Formats: sequence, C-alpha cells, structure tokens
Amino acid sequence: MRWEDVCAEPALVVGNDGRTSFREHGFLVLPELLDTKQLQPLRDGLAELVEQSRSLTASTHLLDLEHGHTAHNPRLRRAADIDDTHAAFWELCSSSILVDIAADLLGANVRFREAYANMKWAGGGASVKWHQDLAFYPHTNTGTIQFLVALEDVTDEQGPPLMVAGSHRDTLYSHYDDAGEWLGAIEPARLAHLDLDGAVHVTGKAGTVSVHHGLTVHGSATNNSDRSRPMLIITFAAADALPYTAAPYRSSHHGQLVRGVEPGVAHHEEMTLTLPPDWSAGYTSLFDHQHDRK
Ligand SMILES: O=C(O)CCC(=O)C(=O)O
Repeated sequence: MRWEDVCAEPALVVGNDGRTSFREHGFLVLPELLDTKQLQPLRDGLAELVEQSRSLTASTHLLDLEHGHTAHNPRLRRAADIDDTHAAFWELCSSSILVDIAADLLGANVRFREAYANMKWAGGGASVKWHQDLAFYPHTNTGTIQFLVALEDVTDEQGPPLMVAGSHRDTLYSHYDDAGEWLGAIEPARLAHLDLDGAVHVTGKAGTVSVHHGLTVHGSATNNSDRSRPMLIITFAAADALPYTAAPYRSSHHGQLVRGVEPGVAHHEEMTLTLPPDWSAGYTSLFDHQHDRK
C-alpha cells in the first residue's frame, strides 16, 4: 500500500505524529507499552522453552544454542516460531495492541510473518551485527515492520537494540561478503557514510516496545552485564507485500492475515533487491551466520 493510502485511515495508536516520526526516522519507541500482567505469561512461556533447551546438546532449527550451553547452565540464544509454543505468544501476535500499531504503519490489511525470542544472556550474550530485515525476506514492496518487545528492563550495559535513524531511506545493502558468502549482516565498510556511533539506543523499562521499518539498519552489542536481556521479535507485512523467497521461519501461522481482508493485489515498489540464499534448503539462525561460521 502506498504511504498516502496508509495515512488515509486514522492512526489509532501512534497518532499522526507517530506516523510522521516513523516515516522520518524508520522506527518508533513506545515506552512501557505492555504492563506486568501482559508480560508475565510471555515470560512464563519463554521460561518453558529454556527448560526444554536443557535436554539439547546441539542447536535445532527452532532452538539455537550459544557456545557453552549445558543442561545445568542453559544458554538458549534464540527460540523461533514461538507463536506455535504458547497461547500467550500467539495472542500477542494476532490480537494485541501490536496489531493495531501494525495497521497504523502498514495499512488496514496486515499479515503475520514470524515471531521469535532472543535471550541475550548475562555474561556475554551475543551481539547482533548491523543488518536490515528485508535482506532476509525481500518483498514486492518495503511494507514490513519488526517489533522488539523487552520482557525485562533494558539498560545500556545489556546490549540494547541500536537503530540508525533515517537509514531506511537508503537502499537494501548486500548481506554477502565479496566472495559471495552470506554473512547475515552488512560489512561495516558499506555503511561508512552512516552515523553508526549516533545510533539510537533503545533502553527502557520492561514492556518497552520498539518497531522499525524493514530497511532500517539496526543491531545490538554483546551483553556483558550480569542481567539477561530477553526480547521478543515479531514481524508483520502489509498484506499486499508478497515475499520473493522462502521464509527463514514458517510457523503454522506464517502468512496468516491478522487484520483486514485479503487485498487480492500485490503492490510493487521499484528497487533492486539482492536475494538471500534459498532458505527452503534450511535456515539455522542469524547468530549462526553472523558469528559461528566465521
Ligand atoms: O536482539 C536484538 O538486539 C536485535 C534483534 C534483531 O534485530 C533480530 O534478531 O533480527
């Protein structure tokens, strides 16, 4: 949907100022959007997944383990397709205020793509290198957004998300190295013209939610503090944005309409998109590509 058409409907949650800011900067931060009552079932659901991970000695497609993981000291790095694991997760993805915000930013017809959790454990939880989400799942237009939901307080010491304001108005950068190897990240040299040091640190109390555009360059540092930084990551697409390639993750809800109607059309924006590897042959995790293969 064109931005003018998105804006033809009233912005129910973020307001016109929120829309203008999102358009300008490529992300919004909503401090303490969720309260403790809403957060607790999500924390409980995640705790169950950490329990499950104790029995694993190697990563699976859905449960990605950090080096040093043991049954005694579980280091689940990412849990994928969480919407299939616990009703509270799917409720958040399908009928919460997040879907209202998605409609404010993407238009009336919204499709769910994926939901996962990054744990970023205390004492060295992995960084996330600079990347753009659309590199992993290019669409016919740039109408995808990703929510980051802080389940606990996030301070600067815990490796908060970092957003490069205005970077979504640039281009889709290659996430390959010069030899054609998929990095799952953008080589810093390609970003020399951006003010990476000036990236906005998304800190805040538990329940703080940020939402960013599919082209916004973002990442986060290693968590060297003594407090973990569990975060839910949830992605939606405008229903008229159709993916060109297989999805990295495909839960039972993948592609489901969560707001509005099937538009029956695909909207195209003119751009050249570097395609990711063929995920139908298998996807491990962003961390695996960014850290473990090097
Ligand atoms: O966990 C983070 O800090 C960033 C998450 C993210 O951008 C991702 O997993 O794609």
